[in-house]
Amino acid sequence: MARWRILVSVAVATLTAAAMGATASPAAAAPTGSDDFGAPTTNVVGGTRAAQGEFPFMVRLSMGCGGALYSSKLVLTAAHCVNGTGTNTSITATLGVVDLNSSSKITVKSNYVYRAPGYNGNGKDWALIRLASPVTTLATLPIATNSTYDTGTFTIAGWGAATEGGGQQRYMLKASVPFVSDSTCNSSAMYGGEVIPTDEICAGYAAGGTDTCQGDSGGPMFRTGANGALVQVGIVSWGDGCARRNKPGVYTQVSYFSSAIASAAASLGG
Ligand code: 4AZ
Repeated sequence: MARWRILVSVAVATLTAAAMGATASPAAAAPTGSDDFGAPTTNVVGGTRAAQGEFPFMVRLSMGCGGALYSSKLVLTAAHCVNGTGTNTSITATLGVVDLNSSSKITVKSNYVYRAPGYNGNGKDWALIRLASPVTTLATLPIATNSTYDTGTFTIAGWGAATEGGGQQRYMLKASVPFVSDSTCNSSAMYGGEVIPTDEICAGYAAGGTDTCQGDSGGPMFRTGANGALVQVGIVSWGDGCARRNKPGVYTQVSYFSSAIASAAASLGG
């Protein structure tokens, strides 16, 4: 059983092979299709390319994670993507492009990381990265401040693997996934009690096929909120593999942490 958030807390590139070795199993359900050679054709898994400018708040982080622009100087990501709280000038954030190789990309270094207090690999999977200079040309993604939008259909996006065990993506992929209730997600057919109901929210199809995957961690899960504006309801956190049957993606439930995130943001200068 792969709790990927533990595996990706160090350099993603070097760990990918180890993670795959640890998690590949003959019992793993195949994604929804295969090509003539038996390779999965589902590709975010089950996604399509996002259009340039469609999700302006999307951030790619140099340790191999995603994030969302919370304010001009702060990126909201997963705690398991960072090493702890303190001065940190080693992370590069790439913003403003769907194509990571685009000459139009904006790159900014970090200057501080705030990891959720009490984070120990089980829940509380959120962190803020402060940018060394503000990015004022891109829209931010507001976070959900109550549970109103913690249901329905969500959008997931990122540059993570398009198949379980596959490579990171040059172009941002996006997909839609339905909400899965805590009781369903924690049923014996799915995660059998491993999901923390207060902290975490599940999304995906029981049949599998569409999901976030390795390298999408830290990125936002979002939906339409008040007045048609997008609102962040989740942070890509973990799952058993990618897009497997009865293994929805598990996301940090942003609404549960919204006050703590806002307080932390204020303490970092907004
Ligand atoms: C990861 O390692 C990861 N299928 C993210 C999401 C999921 C699995 C792994 C959920 O970044």
